[in-house]
Amino acid sequence: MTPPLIAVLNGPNINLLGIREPEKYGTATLDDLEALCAEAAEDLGLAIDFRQTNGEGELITWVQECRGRAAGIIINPAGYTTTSIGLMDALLAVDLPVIEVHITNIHRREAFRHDSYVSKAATGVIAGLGVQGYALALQAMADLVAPEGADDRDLDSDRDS
Ligand code: DHK
Repeated sequence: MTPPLIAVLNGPNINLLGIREPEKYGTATLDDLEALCAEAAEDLGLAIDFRQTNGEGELITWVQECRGRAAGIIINPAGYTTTSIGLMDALLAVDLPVIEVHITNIHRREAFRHDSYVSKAATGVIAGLGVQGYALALQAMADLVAPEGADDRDLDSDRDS
C-alpha cells in the first residue's frame, strides 16, 4: 500500500535554524529537522514532502497544492502565524487534517505571537517542545489519517503472529 503523504511546511526564517537565536530555537539545522521528520515518518509508515519558504504566497500555493495530493498538513507558519488570513483561508479550503507546530512556546513569548490565525484552521497545535514537536505531530497525524479500523487490524495481526 502507498504510504499516506504528509506535507511538512515551514515558513519564514525556519531556514535559519541552528544559527538563529539558538537559546530559543535550539541548535538543530533545517537539514537536521528534515532528517528527524523523515525518520519519524518512516517509523510511522508515512511519506513526507518537507519544504521551507520565506514567501507567504509560496506557502499559500503549497497549501493549495495539497488538495487531492496529500493526506494531511503539518505546518510551522512561523512569522505568518498571526498575520496571514490568506494562509488560514487556504488551510480551511483544502479540508485536510492540519497540525500547527511551533518550536517555541509562543504563549510564553511576546503578546504579538499569541493570536494565531492558523489555529482557527488547525486540528491541533503543538508548541514549546522544540523540534521534537514535529515528530509528535507526525505521530498524531498517523492516527488522524489511519483508515478506520486500522488499529484493530494491527492488533489482529499481532495476535496471529
Ligand atoms: C517561529 C517563528 O519564526 C516565530 O515567528 C514564531 C515560531 C514562533 C516557532 O516557535 O517555531 O513566533
